Amino acid sequence: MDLISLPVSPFAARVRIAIYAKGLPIDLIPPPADWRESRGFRDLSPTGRVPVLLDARGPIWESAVVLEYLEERFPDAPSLMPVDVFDRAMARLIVRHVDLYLMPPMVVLAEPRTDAARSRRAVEELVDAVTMLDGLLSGERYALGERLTIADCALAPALFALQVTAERIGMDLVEPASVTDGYARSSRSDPHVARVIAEMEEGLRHLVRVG
Ligand SMILES: N[C@@H](CCC(=O)N[C@@H](CS)C(=O)NCC(=O)O)C(=O)O
Repeated sequence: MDLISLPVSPFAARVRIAIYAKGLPIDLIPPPADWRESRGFRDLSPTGRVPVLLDARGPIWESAVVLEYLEERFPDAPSLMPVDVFDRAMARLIVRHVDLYLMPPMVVLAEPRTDAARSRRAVEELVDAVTMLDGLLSGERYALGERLTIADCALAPALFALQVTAERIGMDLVEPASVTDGYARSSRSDPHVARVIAEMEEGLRHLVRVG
């Protein structure tokens, strides 16, 4: 089984954390050089995005779906779903929060031709998303307590992307000493999270080098 992944993609990064934490036999491969224009790549990823899991039965895209697929496909590997049903709902809620409220304004701010009014709105949306997140987090080492879950797989790379966004636009987007700020630090004490954040940092340095 392969995962088409890019080092800096927060969506691919979440799946890599799961692969490392679960110790899965999945190879990481880059997309083809012309993936953005390639019809062949669209056969694997109809949205034209990464990541894509290449399973023997066919490709699976959408990183939140891939995370849950890996849980069910490898039931003997360490689980990243909480045991308690309420906590399972909370884990899914945090993944949804990242996908619906945290990542979209960051994507807007990364676009080269976003006008000033749209950028201002995106910053307001991001600040709101972080405020909501503060109320969802446990205040412990991980998003939902003392164990790595799919919530951390999605959230830790997104907060790294948030830090990069904040540095780029020269604004503080996370209150110092807030729950989210504490979480961004404590989650990186997990070796799988730390490994993937280091991959994202290296990927960014590479992008800067090649322009
Ligand atoms: N909802 C998708 C989002 C994936 C996504 O947006 N990936 C970005 C990279 S971070 C991408 O492939 N963008 C297309 C492009 O850069 O042309 C998922 O969760 O997998």
